Amino acid sequence: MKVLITGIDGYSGWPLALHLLSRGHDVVGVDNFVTRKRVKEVGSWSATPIPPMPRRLAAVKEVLGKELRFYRGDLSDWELVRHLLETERPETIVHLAEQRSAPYSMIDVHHAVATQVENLTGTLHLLYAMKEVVPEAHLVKMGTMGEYGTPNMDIPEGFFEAEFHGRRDHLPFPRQAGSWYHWSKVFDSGDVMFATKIFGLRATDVMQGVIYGIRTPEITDHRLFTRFDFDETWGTALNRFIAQAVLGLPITPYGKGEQKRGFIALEDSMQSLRLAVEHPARPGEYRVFNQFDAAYSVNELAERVGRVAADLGLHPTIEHPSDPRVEAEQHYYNPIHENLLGLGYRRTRELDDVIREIFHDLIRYRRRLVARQHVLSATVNWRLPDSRPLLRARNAAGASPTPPPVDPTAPSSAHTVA
Ligand code: USQ
Repeated sequence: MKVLITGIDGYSGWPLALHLLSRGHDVVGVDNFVTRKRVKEVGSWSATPIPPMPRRLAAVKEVLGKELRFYRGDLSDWELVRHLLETERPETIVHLAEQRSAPYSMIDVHHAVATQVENLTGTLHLLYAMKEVVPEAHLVKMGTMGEYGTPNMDIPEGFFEAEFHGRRDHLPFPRQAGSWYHWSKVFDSGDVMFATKIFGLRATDVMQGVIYGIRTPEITDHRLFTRFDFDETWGTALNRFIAQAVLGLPITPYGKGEQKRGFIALEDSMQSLRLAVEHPARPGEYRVFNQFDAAYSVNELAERVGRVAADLGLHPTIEHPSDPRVEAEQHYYNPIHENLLGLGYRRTRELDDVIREIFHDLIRYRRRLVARQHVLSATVNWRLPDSRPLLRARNAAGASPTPPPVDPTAPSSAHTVA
């Protein structure tokens, strides 16, 4: 099958390309490299060095023996999107090219606006271009479990039966997102659902839980690594906890630490996206997959990281800074996740094993963590209209007076840009 991946340079896009190629699909990708730029903007980099795209593509050819075609471009450019679809005529589009960080979207008004304008524009451009050029194609759209928020009841897969004033209907489950980023995904979901209705497009909206891990079976060489972010804006809680443990810093579950989220390993996330690709929605169908394996609280993540760290001779402490986000710190959480099981999805990775694997990779790249250690402190606060002064002050105080040492264990670090 011919698959277009938007956001192919990103954390999920890159391993998905490798996975689909290894399964015999024809893959083409597009990216504007904005994640690399924005991670730099907040003073950070990926713990795993990520080569520039030409070297990534050459590595794919050499290691996997496959041809991966790449376009540099921005989905906010309507002509580019239409041209891309006219030239490539994909059968499936996996749309991952969105600003994906909740804290980044909360920095100030400009970051909030950029997140929502870019995310919604890219999706609308794709929907219109699909209608004009490839109306039979299937859109697999990356949404987020965070669209639902944390209601005090079970969360269905997209829709539920509701009764009000004696009448019943099958309705979208209410969305109660917790950041401007998560709200952009809610608005996207509405747009995708509407496009299936008016244009008859096929779409799968993936309510993705937090993904963890660096490795997939296809990543057999350091040149094929995907990124690993650990700063306060781009790094997820688990990534940050492991980086903190490697650096001997306290692990930081915010507030009470009983915030629960759904989690899935990178490898299993690739499996589920492939299943969505290989089993397309019907014309006019809008279907929703809740994509995660198990729910954990951030306290539980901290404890698990602490246990694996202890096995490796590290002994991090756990601290509870006040929560910079506005969110429930203790709540009911029971989302349903059955649709993917119906397509044959099976969990293959356990959290503790992946945590151990991440530790091994991060210990190897420890110097890259040391060189950017200050970016672990949280400065972005949901209650502040402008967190930039705090972020700048942190980076100014943390900036090393001398350039960070070159990491001899970081392959080709001289050429890395991320
Ligand atoms: N948290 C801590 N300590 C930290 C960092 C975070 O306790 O040092 C807490 C947060 O307050 C939050 C929870 O951990 O309650 C999850 O935060 P996160 O940064 O790990 O993940 P989140 O902001 O929810 O976003 C991530 C991805 C996003 C994806 C989402 C799926 O960055 O792209 O959409 O996970 S979900 O969480 O299901 O919405």
